Amino acid sequence: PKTIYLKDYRQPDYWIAETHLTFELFEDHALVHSRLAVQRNAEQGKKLPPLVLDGQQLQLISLALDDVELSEDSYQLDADHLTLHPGSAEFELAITTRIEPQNNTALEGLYKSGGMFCTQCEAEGFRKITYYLDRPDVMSRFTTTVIADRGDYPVLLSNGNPVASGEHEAGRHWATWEDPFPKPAYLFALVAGDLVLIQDSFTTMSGRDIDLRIYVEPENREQCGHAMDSLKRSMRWDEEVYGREYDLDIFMIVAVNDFNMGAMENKGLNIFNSSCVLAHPDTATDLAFQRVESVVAHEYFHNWSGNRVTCRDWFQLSLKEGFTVFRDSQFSGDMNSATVKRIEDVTFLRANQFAEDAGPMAHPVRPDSFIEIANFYTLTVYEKGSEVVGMLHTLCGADGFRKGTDLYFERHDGQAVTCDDFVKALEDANGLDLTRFKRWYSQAGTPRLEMNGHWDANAGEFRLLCRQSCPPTPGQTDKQPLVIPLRMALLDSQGAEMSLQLADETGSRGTETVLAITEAEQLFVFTGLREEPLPSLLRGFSAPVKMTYPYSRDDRVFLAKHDPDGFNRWEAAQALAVEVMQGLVTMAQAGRPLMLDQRMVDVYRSVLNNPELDPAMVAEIIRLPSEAYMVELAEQADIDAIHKVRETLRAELAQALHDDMLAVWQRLSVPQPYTPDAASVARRSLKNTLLGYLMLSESEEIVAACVRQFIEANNMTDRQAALVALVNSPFEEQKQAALAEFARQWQDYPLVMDQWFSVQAASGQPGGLERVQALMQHPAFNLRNPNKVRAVVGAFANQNLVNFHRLDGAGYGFLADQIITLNSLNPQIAARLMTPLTRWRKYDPARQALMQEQLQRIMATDDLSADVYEVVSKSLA
Ligand code: B3K
Ligand code: ZN
Repeated sequence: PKTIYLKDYRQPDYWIAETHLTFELFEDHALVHSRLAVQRNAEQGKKLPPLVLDGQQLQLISLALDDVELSEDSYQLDADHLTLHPGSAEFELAITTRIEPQNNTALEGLYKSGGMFCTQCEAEGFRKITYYLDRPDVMSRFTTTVIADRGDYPVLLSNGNPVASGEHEAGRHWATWEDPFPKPAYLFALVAGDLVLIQDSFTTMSGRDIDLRIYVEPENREQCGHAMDSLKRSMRWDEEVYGREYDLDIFMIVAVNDFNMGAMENKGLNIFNSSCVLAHPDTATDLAFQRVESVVAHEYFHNWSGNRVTCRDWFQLSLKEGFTVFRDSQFSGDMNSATVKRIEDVTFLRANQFAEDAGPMAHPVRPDSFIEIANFYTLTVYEKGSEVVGMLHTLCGADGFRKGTDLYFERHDGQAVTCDDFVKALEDANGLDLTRFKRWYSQAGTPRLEMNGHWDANAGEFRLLCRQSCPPTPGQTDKQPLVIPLRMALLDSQGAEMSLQLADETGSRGTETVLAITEAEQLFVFTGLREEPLPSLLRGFSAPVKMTYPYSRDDRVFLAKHDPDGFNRWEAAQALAVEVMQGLVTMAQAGRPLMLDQRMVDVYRSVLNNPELDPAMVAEIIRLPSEAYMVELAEQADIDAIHKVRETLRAELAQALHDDMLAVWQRLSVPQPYTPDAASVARRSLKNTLLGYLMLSESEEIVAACVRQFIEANNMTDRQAALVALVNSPFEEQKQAALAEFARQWQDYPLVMDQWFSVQAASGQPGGLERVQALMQHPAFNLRNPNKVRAVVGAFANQNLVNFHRLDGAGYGFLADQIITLNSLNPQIAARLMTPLTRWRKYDPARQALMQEQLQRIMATDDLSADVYEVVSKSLA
């Protein structure tokens, strides 16, 4: 496999103005007829270059240039290309290919999911459908006709607007769709199946009526309401916040069961993993409801940030993904609690993206090179990319940012552009110079920000010294200073914000400000202070950095109780918990008894008994840092000690706070009719977090109450929380009864069974590997279904650290086995599963050796896909 470099980008030699596709779908194959209006790209010189089309796993049936059939000696075919030699600068190409969707287990290109045909073309799947210039800067107007059996495939869909349909011979029918907006091939989509339709409409800000449709398999008809509501809210929000109006007359979502990721933003025809569409209180948890809302929004928002303005090349992926994640986070924050949403995002980023940034796959938000682009749909491109856009939002201010995005959309509508173009629009609209800021796009690694404060009582001055650095990452040893926006305030001894006056400025900055840190070392001097302040730093996690400040534990307690900023109150409690846990890990390693710091009890008690706090915030604050995050923070992670410490600490907190927790839990457990609103979600979140703690007391009453909640719950959130508590408890009888009952009740609901699988696969109780092996024998398990693989193998390897990392290495061997099997079935899923093994440098020498051994074994596998090869070779480098 060969490496592709950003620096090698050049425009294509040809453009494709029009693309006419006709699909003939059969049970054992499909024929794809394509007619392309091709033109030479005049900017690429005078001479007529050969036309090199991308194509993989295709059988070429016929090929004609301007209606003349080409003989076999006039073109060249290899495994990845079709090369031909046009005689003029403008011509029509007619190509017929034969493909076998029914045998496509990689779920890329045209494939079958259950009884339906569907496509996934991003990033490079279109080349598995027909020969084409499969690159995002080639934008074409598509017309698509689908022909299939009417009985089995009554619904025939593609991008754009439906323009004609009719009967065909032998019980077959056809439909033609026309997409007026030029688009790259990765946004092409086709669906054919036996689907029902949920319909609604939306009136846009200019008064156009849009036909909204969600297509699902008939049994899922009742589970689409939430997705539809989310869609309408997204459409309104994008008009109000970004001034973006929908452009076609129809917007469709189709739910499919076999899908490699969450969803895909194909123009006018979004295709979704059913897990990101279907939601009903009986079957989906509050978390699943939120995921549906955010994924529906994300894909919808792509219509502008991604489709109308797309990427010039795949190195620019974050142009659309980072921006769109930022947009969907803003949206979710506006729909629910912005602070809680931010806490969730930051928790996720720090446990996962920071680990990626510290590992062998570390890459900049705009990578310089890749082997397989599918491997670069990463937390760095998505989540860190979103943080980068968020920092731009902070630096420009909300109004300035909107001016910038307006200019960006206006300037680049219909174009394929770069991250530089995006930043340029923000610069031009705001009169800013963001040259140095752009290093965030090119420099990998999580920056360190070391802060120190010095109080000069005589001068009434507080000096804040900032020192930034960034550790080396693969291929990048020297790092340059970045622009780091630091949102902050200074608190007095009552916890009130003090007025901020910088020594070298005339005007006051109010009581909260954003400092732009631009140098490796920088000093900010605040003057005119009556008393020594306690700084509240990096509010809202205003930059994706690892910040340190020499807070005492008492400072953290104070901030956790008094910081007027909700996010930083949570952050202080988190940091306190991290510090306590790190101390306990050291004690555990020395074989000393684990002593609980009473200050944690004190903070948690005050939070639990603070009636003004949003229950969702309380739940976030009393949730201990995850094992994954503790691993990420450790120089060398001792997973056994981390697991033991976390479990012990949970039990000690549950004991010390038993009465407080019980009182709040009982108050929240009064039976109530189910409602999905944010306030009820928050109450359920706290109630079930407390149930988890209370179960640790192992009291008969609590177990009985948990079983009761499992049986009597009027929604899946409560039922699943009770199941989780039982599965992670030592009450074998109740646990087995609940699992059996759950499976009996939900065996016909694949998405609910995914929860049943993952709750067990993620359980840190002993014997995890054997449990997972047994789960893979369950009739509902299927290695070809990515959701099942994620629910069992993924949950085990990513969430069940103590079992996965068992000392004999059997967990690693098991994961490697699955990767090797999936390498030939579904390379993208196989490569995704590699992540836990890429982290081998985090562990002790014995585990390092065992993990490397499995990496070597994978490396030695025959016919290694480019996907797996890239991850495994970089991990071993
Ligand atoms: N753009 C798609 C991701 C495609 C992944 C291809 N391997 C979904 C999204 O980010 O919205
Ligand atoms: Zn996206």
